Amino acid sequence: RENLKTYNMEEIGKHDSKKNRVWVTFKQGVYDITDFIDMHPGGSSKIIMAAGSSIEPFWTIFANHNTPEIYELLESMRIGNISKEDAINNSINENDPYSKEPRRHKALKINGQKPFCAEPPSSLLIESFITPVELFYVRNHLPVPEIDLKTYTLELAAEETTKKTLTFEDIKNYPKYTITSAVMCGGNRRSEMAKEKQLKGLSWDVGAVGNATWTGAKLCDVLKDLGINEDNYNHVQFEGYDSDPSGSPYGASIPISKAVDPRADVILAYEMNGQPIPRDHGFPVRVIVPGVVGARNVKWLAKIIVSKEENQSQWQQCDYKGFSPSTDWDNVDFSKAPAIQEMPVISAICTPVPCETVVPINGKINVKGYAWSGGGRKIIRVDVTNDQGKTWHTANLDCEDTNAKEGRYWSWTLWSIDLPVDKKCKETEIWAKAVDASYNVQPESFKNIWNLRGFLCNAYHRVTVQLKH
Ligand code: MTE
Ligand code: MO
Repeated sequence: RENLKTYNMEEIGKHDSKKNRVWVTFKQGVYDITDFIDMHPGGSSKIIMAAGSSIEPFWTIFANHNTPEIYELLESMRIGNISKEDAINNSINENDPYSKEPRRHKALKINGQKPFCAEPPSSLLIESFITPVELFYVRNHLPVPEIDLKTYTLELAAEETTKKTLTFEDIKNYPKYTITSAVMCGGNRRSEMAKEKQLKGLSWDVGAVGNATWTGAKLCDVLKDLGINEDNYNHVQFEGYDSDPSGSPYGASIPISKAVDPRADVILAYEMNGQPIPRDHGFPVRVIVPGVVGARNVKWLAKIIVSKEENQSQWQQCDYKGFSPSTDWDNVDFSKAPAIQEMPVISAICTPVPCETVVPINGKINVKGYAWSGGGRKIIRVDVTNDQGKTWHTANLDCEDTNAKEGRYWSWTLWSIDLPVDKKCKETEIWAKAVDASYNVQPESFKNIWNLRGFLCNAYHRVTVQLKH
């Protein structure tokens, strides 16, 4: 490295486009990343913004870059060093955008610190039909914004035209609805799919889901007041107050048919389990789109846009989509797949946990878990086996939303079973699969549903436990 050339920031700054070659700095190093840009897993639109300057503020935000593998990859593109004076100037630390994060419960298993991503242990998860807010999984893509209720506003627009701006009080003045709904990340249970074949994404266990009550205004009521002709639009977009270094917010969208349907129960929620929504979950207002993948349930809601187009964020366009098992990073075309909306049927065994030693009582072991399907489809049955499917036992559906109307089963279903086990066996493998009201069933294995981003991980859940008779 000592033999490499020294550059000053002015020179580096000239390498700010593919035409002039793209250079970035990290600590003392200067790197030519031109040939890497099109291969960047996170797309090219953000990385190009660091051209001619430091990549460090980006990695403070997208802190999942701070791994030895990525440092090594960057090092392979090193072309030089920053001049001494410039290196000192650069190292003056900007304020860490993550310095004002809320306090989190210690029980959460952390999947990523910055942005914060964490899930509860599965044994806690099924302890209650309603997930306590402190134990509800957190999936942030950016720093948690700080929002003052007194100055909070929600902008409503049709395409580029602002139609209205609501205060928190304005939202509370709409008729108040409470629904119970699960929210599930599109990558829930990804860690199991990753065992099939390597993929990209946070390694979620079975806990990237929670079930809560959500209270607020109905989106359809708020949209009605805009006085627009719904037939002229196709999507309703949501933007959060959380934004990246370039100022672009987290964004997502849903089809307008969902947004304007009173029976779809889309809520602009300001309460979670009867309390103001905690900061991690979207204080003061988030949208809850029941039955739809977590990613569209935008937190810290800043703007709602009625549009002909889907939201243009990377999360709507180049993420949260499913592909064939034969699609890989060399041939993937994100524009060719629709964004995930309603989720498929899924279940998980939550206790016992993998490798646990269980003592059978009267030749049986107690197995508990959850099941859920998107689109309001009720869970009608959960089947469990521990002899590779020779015998299927039907689980008891212990807790479900008894008030839900047909086609509006937004909550999860908690199930349990006393499963007979063979006295001769020291070990047993338990499988669970759920069936929803449309008779959709979970696929048997991950082999043929594997996808490069690890979404829709709904194969039979399999848990092996030790038996101590
Ligand atoms: N909304 C904003 N503004 N920013 C985000 O990073 N993450 C989304 C969604 N809404 C996100 C967001 C994703 S991918 C999921 S799975 C859910 O929020 C997680 O909600 P939770 O953290 O309340 O469990
Ligand atoms: Mo997610």
